[in-house]
Amino acid sequence: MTSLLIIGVVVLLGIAIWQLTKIFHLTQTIKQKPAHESESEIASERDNNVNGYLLFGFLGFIYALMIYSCAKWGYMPLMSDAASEHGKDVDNLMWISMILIFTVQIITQFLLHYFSFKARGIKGRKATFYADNDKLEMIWTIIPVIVLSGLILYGLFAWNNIMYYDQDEEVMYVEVYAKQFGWDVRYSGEDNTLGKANVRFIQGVNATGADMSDPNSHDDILASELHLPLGKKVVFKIRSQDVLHSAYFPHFRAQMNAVPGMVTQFAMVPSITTSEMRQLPETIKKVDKINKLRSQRSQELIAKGEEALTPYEFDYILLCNKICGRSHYNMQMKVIVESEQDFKKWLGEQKTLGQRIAEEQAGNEPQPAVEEEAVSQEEEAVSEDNTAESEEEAIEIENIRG
Ligand SMILES: [Cu+2]
Repeated sequence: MTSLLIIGVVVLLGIAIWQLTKIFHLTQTIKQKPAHESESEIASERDNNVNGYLLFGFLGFIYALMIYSCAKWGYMPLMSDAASEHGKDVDNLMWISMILIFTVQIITQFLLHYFSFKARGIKGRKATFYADNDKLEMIWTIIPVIVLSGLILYGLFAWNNIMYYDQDEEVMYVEVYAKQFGWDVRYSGEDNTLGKANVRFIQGVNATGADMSDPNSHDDILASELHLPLGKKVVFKIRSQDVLHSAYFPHFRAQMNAVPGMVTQFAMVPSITTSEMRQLPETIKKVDKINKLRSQRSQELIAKGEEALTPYEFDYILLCNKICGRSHYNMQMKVIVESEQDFKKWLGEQKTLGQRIAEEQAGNEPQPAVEEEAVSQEEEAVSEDNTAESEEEAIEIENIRG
């Protein structure tokens, strides 16, 4: 990196010296010769034409680059198949913005280059004095105002749709608790009310610090996987134990910061179950691609006498989207969307926080609050590139990241 910088500096210095000598040469020419003799320094008709056509060439280059980029990287997996009701609004907003940006830039780039060409220097042609044009200014002010207002209003509408819910609406409250480096979830239990919580109450199985003097805390349920019922509005109450994190649900088009010392929230309705999502052609394609890579890697591992990787299966995921420390990349949780019936069955099998604390106090071996060792297949798939296999590798990765 340092040597690259040094080379850059040397090259720039060289260009600067070259330009300086050119300017010096130019001043000498002007000083020594009368105006009509220094004609060679003035752009000729041919020079102007060449520069005009070069501009057009550059326009073609920009367009070609754009088409190439769209063909090569234009696959946008996060702009279709949103798994939440509001997700369609987010995707629409994204599509409208992208189409608008594309159209406007194609037209303005053309005009910019065309007029530069049209107004190139031609012998005997004089520039017109043109101070202002009210009509033109009105047009280029009013059109963007209308378009941008439309976009902003639509965006605000979508935002309110996501952020606010009716107090009378039947919703389910779930707490999402972030910490370095993992997530915990707490369901509000039968009373659908989350007990109060504070970081000071974190002890043993009570991983999110529920205040057990609050009667609402006793039926709360802690889990290491986020199960959500299909078609039901879930209100997430998001907290952080230590630093800023961000709860990011890419498939549901949702993200909200987890801020220490305060509770943030958002609401969403999951609209596609995990098993339905696994059947979608796009998902099947993506999974096949990952499994192809995994089987290649497995062959390498087997050759080294190590264990092969298990095949990947699609699962929704909750990620942290704020660089929050060394193992930020590994901060993820499996999300399962299932029918209301299956969800109730699963929830019914979980022990309440009250029961678990009682068991813990009685000296029984309770289930750990967070099974951090239980790495799901999705986690493996995502963190595969990042997971260091040895200490040396970990140091290597650390060095690469600087
Ligand atoms: Cu984080």
